[in-house]
Amino acid sequence: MVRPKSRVHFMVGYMLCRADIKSFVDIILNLRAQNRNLTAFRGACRCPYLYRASYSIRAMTLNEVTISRAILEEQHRALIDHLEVEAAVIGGGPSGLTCAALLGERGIRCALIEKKLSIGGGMWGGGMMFPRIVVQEEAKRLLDRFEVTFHEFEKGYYVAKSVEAVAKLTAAACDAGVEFFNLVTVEDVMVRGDGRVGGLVINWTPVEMAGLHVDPLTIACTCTVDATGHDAMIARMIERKGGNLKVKGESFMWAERAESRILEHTKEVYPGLFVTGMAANAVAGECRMGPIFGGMLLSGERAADLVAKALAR
Ligand code: 48H
Repeated sequence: MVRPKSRVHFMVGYMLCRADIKSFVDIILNLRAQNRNLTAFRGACRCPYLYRASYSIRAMTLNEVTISRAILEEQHRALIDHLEVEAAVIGGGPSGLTCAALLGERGIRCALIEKKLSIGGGMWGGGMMFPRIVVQEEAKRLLDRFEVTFHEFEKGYYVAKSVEAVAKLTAAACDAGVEFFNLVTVEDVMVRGDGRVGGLVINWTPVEMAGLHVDPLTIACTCTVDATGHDAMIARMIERKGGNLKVKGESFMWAERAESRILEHTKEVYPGLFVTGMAANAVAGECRMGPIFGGMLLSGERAADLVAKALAR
């Protein structure tokens, strides 16, 4: 049976097959000129009729040096443009991604710094490498908000695919204008005369891994969010250097308690420094919760609210 959606795909494909290449290009340029959302077009590209019509077997003209220059110039500009930001989120796990996406959606200039190659933190692995996450009733609306597919396993327990959840949170942050700096480690913070965390000391992760003696660079930020997970790395840096902040370290597994309390622990713990996700529970000496991720999403959302309020002051 031909579904209505397939029929639309067929019609679009048929029309484009018949059009000459110039009109095809005109359609695309026209869509771009009108600054329309290309989602519909991308959907049509998945249509086999259109796909067949859109590739070419002609040789391509490509210059390796142009490719290199494109990468270097663009990323160099992105870094320079983000040397001063309103908000820096450290850690691209579920809480950091949620926080960054919601800050970006508010129009706040936000950089997300992740020391690993991939974004997603501990969410990829679900529970013991079974790539599924569980989210409770209270956080289901955030799955909806980020368009993560889920189903109810039992009343109040929703299951989603961890890969999809990482992908959709990351896509939301990208769409909201968040700039990602992966493979970059925050190795220290900047605290000056006003006693606030006012910047981050960054270096390439491979420099740290290789133990090379290479001096770092610095970026300035009005608000910093420690979303570094169980280790609460940024809060610990402040504690280690004598700042008035005690990191109690996370406690035993107790999902109900850990998830119920995480929002209380999501707060500004030092002037200019906010904690979210597991870092919030680690600073507070609170329990861990295992592979239920609602608290991470809710905590990221609360951190974004608190940062937005602080920036508005
Ligand atoms: C740059 C850094 C640095 C640094 C670390 O661990 P995460 O996924 O963190 P959360 O809090 O968003 O999510 C926690 C969740 O994944 C989890 O582990 C749960 C729910 N556990 C419960 C339980 O009982 O075990 O992500 C933190 C990210 C990682 O990607 C790190 O690589 C990154 O922070 N990071 N990035 N500079 N100094 N330190």
